[in-house]
Amino acid sequence: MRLSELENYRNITIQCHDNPDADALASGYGLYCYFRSKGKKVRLVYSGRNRIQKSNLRLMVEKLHLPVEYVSMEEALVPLEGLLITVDCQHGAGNVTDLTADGVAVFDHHQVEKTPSLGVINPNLGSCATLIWKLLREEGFDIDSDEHLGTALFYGLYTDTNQFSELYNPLDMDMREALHVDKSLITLFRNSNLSLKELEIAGIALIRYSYNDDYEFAVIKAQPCDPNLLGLISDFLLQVDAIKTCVVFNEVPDGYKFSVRSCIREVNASELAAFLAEDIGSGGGHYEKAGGFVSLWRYEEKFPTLHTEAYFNNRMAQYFDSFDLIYAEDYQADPDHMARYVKNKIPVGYVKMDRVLPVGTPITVRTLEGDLELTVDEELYIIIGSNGEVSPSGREEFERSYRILDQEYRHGRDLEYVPTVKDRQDGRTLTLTDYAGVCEPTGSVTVYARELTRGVKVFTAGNRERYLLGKPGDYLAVRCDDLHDVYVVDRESFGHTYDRVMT
Ligand SMILES: [Mn+2]
Repeated sequence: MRLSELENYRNITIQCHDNPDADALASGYGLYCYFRSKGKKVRLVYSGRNRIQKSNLRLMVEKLHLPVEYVSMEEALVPLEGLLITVDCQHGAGNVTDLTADGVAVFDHHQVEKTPSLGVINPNLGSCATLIWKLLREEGFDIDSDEHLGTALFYGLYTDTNQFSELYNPLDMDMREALHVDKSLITLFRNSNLSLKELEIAGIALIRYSYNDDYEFAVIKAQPCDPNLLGLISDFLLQVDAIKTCVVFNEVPDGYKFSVRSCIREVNASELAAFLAEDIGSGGGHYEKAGGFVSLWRYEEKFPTLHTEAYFNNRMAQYFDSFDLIYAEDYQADPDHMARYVKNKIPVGYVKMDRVLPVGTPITVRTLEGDLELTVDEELYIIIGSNGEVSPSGREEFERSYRILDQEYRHGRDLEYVPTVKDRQDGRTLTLTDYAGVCEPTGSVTVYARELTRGVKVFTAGNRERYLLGKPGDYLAVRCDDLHDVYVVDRESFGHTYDRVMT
């Protein structure tokens, strides 16, 4: 839905969750600016037992002139005229005081508790500020005209992603790069982030670790504190020689926030974070640093009697028990226990890059799977797979492996994130699929494959730093002409990409 659909209300109250954080304030301010520009009567409020106390938030309100008002618990009982919008939280949830109004809309990036009739919830985003930024842009709202707004949105994302270290969504990256920001204010906020009380919480947390010496991981539950502290504690923990991975978590009003760190190539922190939050929240990040959130009601529904310390310890051990490791160069494939398959010819997109940008241009190709830094030359082709995944190819390799088809490229618009190309010289961003043609593989590939009954992590011959993850039900494949070329194909792609060869 779009913001303009809410313009039929004359009075609009925007509510942050109780004990608002930087992301809630920034998101609320973004909506405030938009509706004010439309001539609406707008208020930005929060309620709950406490007024804003943390020094970084007080500075944020003061320096960015955020027009936020505190509504006492008594005042909160009075029904509001017009529309109520909750930001960075969901009306009716435990972390926001219930206000009543003629209509309610929700804009949030946490797990969906109940699908709202008005509003947008996108749990894949690092901050609610990113969602608001996207909506403002869709309305053509000039975000750059107000540096306070840019600074607020930037700081909201910064604090919600543990200083960007747990940021992974490409839209979050787009916003971070696009905003006009007062850097000196960010520095000021950043250095007023922790209180002496939180310094003590970090100290206590560090002496109360639990340690698993089979798998060399540590788990810590910290007392309630700013989520950024979790990242600091886990960064510190990882420097201990005996600790290879760790998770640090604490309670927040609507669930548990956690940070994950890994310093070994066999554990991708981002994937581990997703595993820890599977079915009860969301998690992700980078190979070494990641984080996530577990929703309280989902957790209690699934584990009504389990301590959170026990949950995180068990789940970590379960993670290490759940996969085998395969290093391609040492791997002995066993064709006798595998079946033969031939790979279908599925058309994919391709872009010859020197037709898009001049030779020599440094570019960043952005996809859901991450950024790729390249330089345009006469030889550079980019292949776009059916899920929007992207791989570069040289001309010779391209001409050998693909045949160009005389078809219009139609894919792309339905992707969760359409791959983009940023010209790093002038900062312009183009949509990659706008320039794509269609091609199909030339040769046929035959493989031996078997369905996985256990998880597996494969370090391929081409990449020794990072593994491919296979889950039970996915397929392990080796090329018939090179038994060391081992890789993993997820179940769904395998089903429509490979055909069994009957002999
Ligand atoms: Mn948030």
